[in-house]
Amino acid sequence: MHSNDHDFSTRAIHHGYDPQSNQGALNPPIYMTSTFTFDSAESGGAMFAGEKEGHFYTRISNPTLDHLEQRIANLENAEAGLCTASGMGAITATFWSFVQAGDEIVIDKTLYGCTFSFLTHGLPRFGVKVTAVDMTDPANLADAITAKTKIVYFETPANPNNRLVDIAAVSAIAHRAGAKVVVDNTYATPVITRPIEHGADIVVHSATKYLSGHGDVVAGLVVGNREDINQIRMVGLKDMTGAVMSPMTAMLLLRGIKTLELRVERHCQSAMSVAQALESHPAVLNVFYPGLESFPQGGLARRQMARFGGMIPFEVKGGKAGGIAMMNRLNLIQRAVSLGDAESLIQHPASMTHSTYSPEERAEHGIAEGLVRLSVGLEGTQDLINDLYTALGAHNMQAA
Ligand code: 3LM
Repeated sequence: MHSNDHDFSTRAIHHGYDPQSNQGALNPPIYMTSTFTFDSAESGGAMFAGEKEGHFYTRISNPTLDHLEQRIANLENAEAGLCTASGMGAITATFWSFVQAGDEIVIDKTLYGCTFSFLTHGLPRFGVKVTAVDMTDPANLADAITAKTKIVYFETPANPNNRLVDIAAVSAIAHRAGAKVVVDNTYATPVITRPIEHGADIVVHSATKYLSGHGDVVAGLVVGNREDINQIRMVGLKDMTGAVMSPMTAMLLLRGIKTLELRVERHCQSAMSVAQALESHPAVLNVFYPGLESFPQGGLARRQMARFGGMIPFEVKGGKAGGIAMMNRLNLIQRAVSLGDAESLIQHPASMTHSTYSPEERAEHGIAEGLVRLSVGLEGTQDLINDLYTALGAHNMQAA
């Protein structure tokens, strides 16, 4: 059951695990152990020296984490994978593994708030020069990249406004300058886009979101070639962050990933209907959904995305006050940050996920103060539309 000829869901359920090697257990055992015994002191020493394979401490590796690492690498079409304690753990462990004082990185202007904070406030304290450009036009990267650039970093679709970056075009520019391309694929998941197939080198995930899918874990994943992943494991994870995933969390992720394709298909199908309903409501100013005719990067969306995702940023008339009032009138859709859960979640980026940007930075980086961000869950689509229409003002109701 390891063949790449199998469908995505088949691999998501079976890849890298053989029940017959595990006493017939349908699901991988959870190796709830911090340390592993050595059959001799010499064999322990050999493992530490990298001369012998084997698990010796869960901060470095663990059989349950190993199953998940193989599975996500397979689904992203990468050589190797790595589990981390959170999405931020995945991102920070990656940067700490490849940059040092004097290096430069180029990042997209629109990023998840804590990533933006780490990259623009954190890394410069250690002598790394960070340049933020609007990568929706790859020419801006070509202008900013230098021989000192080690990493080019972006999200596509970007959190919170769904702006897209052309992975192939950006990778070509980055590789000509000798830089690695790191993509945060949290929003798209490998069901929709596999950045490595478009030329990226490393993919990071907040596995807290669609990959787990049930809002019950905080977790991160990284995939890339064997050499890069080994470097992130032995430097960024083992020594620089210690941000290791618990084996219990790995089990919940292996469970979540079994239904990833099924769930993402439903998230996307529902989001399309909800986006259309929102766009046709007179109290709504604009809707930024890659599947809508009005989306400015429709061509790239169709080229790079198998589906258009479950996230809908939109603005209502009346700006921030109007958006907040609408959020407070919702009954079914929950007011919460995070995304990709069975429950539909709504939040206000300027005061929540992107409050790490200054108002000036938000204005410059295309994050409107009035923007609200809806993560479309797995509830009945019409129930979600009814909840939104009631909150937007039932008197304006149109046929949904
Ligand atoms: C959020 N995002 O609501 P963790 N990369 C992306 C993300 O969206 C996130 C991370 C990395 C949200 C979290 S805000 C306090 C809640 C694209 C997280 C970081 O470390 O697993 O949370 O991932 O947009």
